[in-house]
Amino acid sequence: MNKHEIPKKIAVINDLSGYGHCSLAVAIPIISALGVQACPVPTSILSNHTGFPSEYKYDFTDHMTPYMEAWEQLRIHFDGILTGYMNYDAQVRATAAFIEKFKKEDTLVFVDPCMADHGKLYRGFTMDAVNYIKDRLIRQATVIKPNITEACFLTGYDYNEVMAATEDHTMRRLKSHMINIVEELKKLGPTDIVITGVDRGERILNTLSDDKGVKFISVRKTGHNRPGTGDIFSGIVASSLLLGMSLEHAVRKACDFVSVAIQISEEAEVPVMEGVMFEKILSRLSATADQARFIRH
Ligand code: PXL
Repeated sequence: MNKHEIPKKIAVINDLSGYGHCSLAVAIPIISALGVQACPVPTSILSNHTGFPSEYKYDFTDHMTPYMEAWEQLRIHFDGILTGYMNYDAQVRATAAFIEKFKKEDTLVFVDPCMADHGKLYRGFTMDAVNYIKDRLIRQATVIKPNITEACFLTGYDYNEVMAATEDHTMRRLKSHMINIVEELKKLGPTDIVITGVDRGERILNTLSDDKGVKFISVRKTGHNRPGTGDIFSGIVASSLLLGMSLEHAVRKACDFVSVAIQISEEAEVPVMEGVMFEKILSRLSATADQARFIRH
């Protein structure tokens, strides 16, 4: 980035978990390292994420609307909006209203529809919640990043059928399911789609779709599923898109960063609950931000 260039601004709607390497606590440094200004909107404030045996939680829902209205008064313009985990339904409603107010013609709206994993909806989410998220958030998004479970709930696709196809080593059947799911998701509104987390044992398949078509990126699994890696992934992809990178380039960057972050955390024997020690490799992202000036494809 030219040192006189003003950073792009992204509003980040997510919770703030003080310990455990997730949500805003990781999204903010990741986005900053990429040379983008992160403007957080906390949905809740927690002592630590909910994977630990106990936590203190302060629900920020009632403050979200006046907080965002204060930004409206200041007429702040955001180049991007990134949404992460939130409770159904008051927080989804407040987030949808925020997007309606702040989305302009060129605003990147990146929605991570956190509501399900491993074939099941999270506690507190029902099919009513899925439909509401579809109508109010997904429809307004330019980019969405569901995991395979969320993609199935959003499209009515059978999760078990997709999982059965992961056994087939040619991936023909799996890829054809993924292409069908992408087509269904596109009908909901977003132009760019990333479906993460199709677990094939040693490897994980990510599917992406943009105006250039559908691509598959298969990455080696370097360790356990760790909390916060989805927030890191979204932060990298959303910021990289704001820097002008292509979706494919942004997703490859995010996959590489998360793989290495998991690998070094495994090697250092960081407990899985504590997420990834991304601080050790954060400087790699600043290098990416510098390169982005020269990469426009
Ligand atoms: O993105 C992970 C995450 C975010 N926020 C809260 C969580 C978790 C994962 O457990 O509990 C509150």
